[in-house]
Amino acid sequence: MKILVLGGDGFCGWPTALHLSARGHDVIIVDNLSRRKIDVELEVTSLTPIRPLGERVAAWTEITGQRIRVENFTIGEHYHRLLTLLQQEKPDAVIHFAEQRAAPYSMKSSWHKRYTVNNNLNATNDVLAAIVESGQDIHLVHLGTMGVYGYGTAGMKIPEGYLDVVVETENGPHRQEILYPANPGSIYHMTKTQDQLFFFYYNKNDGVRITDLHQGIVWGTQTEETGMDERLINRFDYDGDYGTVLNRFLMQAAIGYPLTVHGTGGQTRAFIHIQDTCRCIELALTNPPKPGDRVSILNQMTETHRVRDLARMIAEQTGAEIAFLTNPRNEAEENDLHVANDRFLGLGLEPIRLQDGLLAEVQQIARRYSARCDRSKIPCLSQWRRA
Ligand code: NAD
Ligand code: USQ
Repeated sequence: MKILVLGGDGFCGWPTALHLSARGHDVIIVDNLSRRKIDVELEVTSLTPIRPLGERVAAWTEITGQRIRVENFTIGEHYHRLLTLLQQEKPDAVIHFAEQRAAPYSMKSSWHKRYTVNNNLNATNDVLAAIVESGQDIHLVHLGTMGVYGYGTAGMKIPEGYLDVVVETENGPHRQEILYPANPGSIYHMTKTQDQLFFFYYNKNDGVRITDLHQGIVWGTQTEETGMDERLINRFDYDGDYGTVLNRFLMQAAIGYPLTVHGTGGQTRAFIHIQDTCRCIELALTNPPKPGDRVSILNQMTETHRVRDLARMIAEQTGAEIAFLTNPRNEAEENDLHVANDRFLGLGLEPIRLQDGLLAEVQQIARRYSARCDRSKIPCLSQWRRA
């Protein structure tokens, strides 16, 4: 397949691009390097020494003989470059990672709210409009989030995107499947709930074939391919805006920093290893919706955990201390989370379990690069409630 990877320089996009290239697909990355520029804004760097994108792809060619082409422009702004790329390259699929993905960053100020909304919504709409204008039958695979559902379901298993509802009418009960009601917890998560409506509409009106992957929190750093050479290493965010909970705890344990549990740590979230992210995307590409199908929604997660349980597990294995901090976010202190993920399991996914890879990750990555950590960047300073 020929595949465009939008956001292919990022934490999920880079390993996915390599994973697909290694399997013989023709991969083209589009990225405006905004994530690297945000590092400059936040005065922080990836814990791992990521190389410039040009050096990354040159190293990949040197090591494997495979070529990955790169285009640097902004999706959602440079519409004609995107349209021309689709017209010239005629890709079979487009994978859309190109969004501002950190909830705390999206809540830092009005500027960050507006940037996140403008960037994410314009990007998604431009990709869809360009696919339609190109006149081609291109499969769009989008990275969405488990956070579109909210995290409390009163014991019910969150279904894969759709909910069966029965409405009483004059003519008796009427059954309908609706998109699971959106319940975003941040401006970032809200953009993802709005993406869902774009997909619903363009699928209904233009017949665009779309797979929306509702992904949980990604943990881990390296994949089979990014581990082949240090020049291919994946990014590792540990700062208070972009670092996600499990990778932050792993890094904190490695440098002897008390694990930063927000509130009681009763928040339950869904998780997936970065290697499984790549496998799931490959499975989504090879099992596309058929023409005329509705938007295909899969829950891309493999296990759920309570934040304090994760902290305890890591503390037991490493001797780290745990600090219970005032929660800077506006979120439920305690929630249960049950999620259906039958579709990926049915397609043959064999999940990497947290218990299996945890210590290797601490040792190989967090300890190895701990000298690069700036401890002053660890606290979460983005306050979600009005002062
Ligand atoms: P990331 O910030 O590391 O990567 C996103 C990449 O897209 C960056 O390289 C950035 O420069 C680029 N980009 C952003 N906006 C762009 C634009 N308008 N035009 C061109 N390039 C642009 O994020 P990630 O962790 O790789 O996440 C990728 C996707 O997966 C996101 O949409 C995110 O919502 C989703 N996701 C991530 C996680 C996670 O834990 N990391 C979990 C669930 C879902
Ligand atoms: N948390 C802590 N301590 C920390 C960091 C986080 O207790 O040091 C808590 C948070 O308060 C929250 C939970 O851990 O309750 C998860 O936070 P997170 O930063 O790991 O994840 P989140 O903000 O939800 O966002 C991440 C990705 C986002 C993706 C989402 C998937 O950044 O792109 O969409 O995970 S999900 O959480 O399933 O919606």
